[in-house]
Amino acid sequence: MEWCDYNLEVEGTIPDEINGAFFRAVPDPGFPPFIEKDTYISGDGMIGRFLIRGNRVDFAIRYIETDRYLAEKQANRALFGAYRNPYTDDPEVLGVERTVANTTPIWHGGRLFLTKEDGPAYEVDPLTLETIGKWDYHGQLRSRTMTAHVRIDPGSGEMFFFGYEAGGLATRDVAYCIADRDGNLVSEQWFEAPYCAMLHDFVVTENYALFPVFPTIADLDRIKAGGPHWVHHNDQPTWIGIMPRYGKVEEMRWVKGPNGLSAYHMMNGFDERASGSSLVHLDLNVMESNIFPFIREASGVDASPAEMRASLCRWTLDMNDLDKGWTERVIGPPGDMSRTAAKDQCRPYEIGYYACYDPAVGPPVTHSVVGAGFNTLIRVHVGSGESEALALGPDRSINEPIHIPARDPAHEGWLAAVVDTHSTMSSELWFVEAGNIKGGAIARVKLPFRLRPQIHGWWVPQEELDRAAVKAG
Ligand code: V55
Ligand code: FE
Repeated sequence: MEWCDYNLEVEGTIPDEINGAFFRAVPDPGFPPFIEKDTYISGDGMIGRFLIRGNRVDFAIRYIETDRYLAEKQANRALFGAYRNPYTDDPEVLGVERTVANTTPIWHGGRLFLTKEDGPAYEVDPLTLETIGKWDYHGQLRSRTMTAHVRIDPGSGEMFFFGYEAGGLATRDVAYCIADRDGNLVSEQWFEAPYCAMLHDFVVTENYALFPVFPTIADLDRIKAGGPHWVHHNDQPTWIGIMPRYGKVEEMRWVKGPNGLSAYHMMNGFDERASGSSLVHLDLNVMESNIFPFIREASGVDASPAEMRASLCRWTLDMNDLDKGWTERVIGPPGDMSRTAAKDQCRPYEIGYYACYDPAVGPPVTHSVVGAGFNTLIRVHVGSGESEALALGPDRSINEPIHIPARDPAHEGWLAAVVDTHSTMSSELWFVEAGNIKGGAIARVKLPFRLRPQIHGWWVPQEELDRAAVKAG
């Protein structure tokens, strides 16, 4: 549902210095799907925006007018079939770009993009939320896809990103790309992954780019037969491709790891700075198998997410001895949607945040895209592995938090996240002190409707919005 609402009721006080936009991507099918039981992540992308000026908060949500959304609007019915399977579409839309841009709002070079890993990004006007069109770096980007997870180096302002299935459906082609701080594409190089895997995220350190590859694999014949895009193979190895971040893809080294693992989100990566050290660290939410119910079903993986071994892990590679694989250290409880302050990306850091489902807090409540909703917010000291938790109780689920920096560098800033209460079918935007999550919400913004579960969000400070490349009107 598209709507906007101004001056929402706020309980508590949002600090005056919080000024900017919290953008969120939300799947919501514009027309009733004709595929029974398709996954939530097939839904048309919507861009939600909380505009925050201290205690004054406005909200708006609007469809991304993708080629797919516009084609269905014209026909006034669904034309596109199953998740990432064009062979299940109405023949009328053969060749029409079918991405729904529903995964991450990304701000870079003064522009707002809505991304989904199966297609190109769409540019959206940050002020009106109108869709501007597909984004291909002024015709320069050759990759047909752009991932929903990018890495921005806070020092250089460069955005590192990639596209997989870059050359088309179920191909092993991966495009590794760099845009400079002004948003110009300065590098695009293609390489082949060991198999056509779901490459959801990656990390970049000061010196390297790391591509973890987990065995959730696409097969063109299966897709052509109308089957699922993804099957997870517990008997296939995990790989990490590592290369110098400004290097040539020919320098990529492939490091083999345990069979069957899965991870969607990476918190951060960094190079050990001690002189002479050759260690590279990658912090990520790892599970022993794929967590998505629709993928487990297609793969005959029976273990329920609650039974699966999972943790926030630090994987460490030694650049002088990659043949020995990597070591693993558990640094936090199970969970997902890991975040850091933007200033901490690509370099040594202390603190991370993420969401977790803790069975001690309450029985599983269907909420997020992966099944059991997250009922706990975690702040972890990634060096020591110690963590603090804010438990939300059995009746609440939390969506991915964003981090909002404070002007005072000694202050850790704030986390903001939409919290849904199940018994009252309501949603609130909560603000929490990042350095004191146990203190709970310092402010809660009431929404007049229940919001749909979000995928990812992005914080854009007001001074960045003021420099938007696209001016409304
Ligand atoms: C994810 C979400 C997606 C997708 C693939 O969170 C992976 C993981 C919202 O769409 O297409
Ligand atoms: Fe994601």
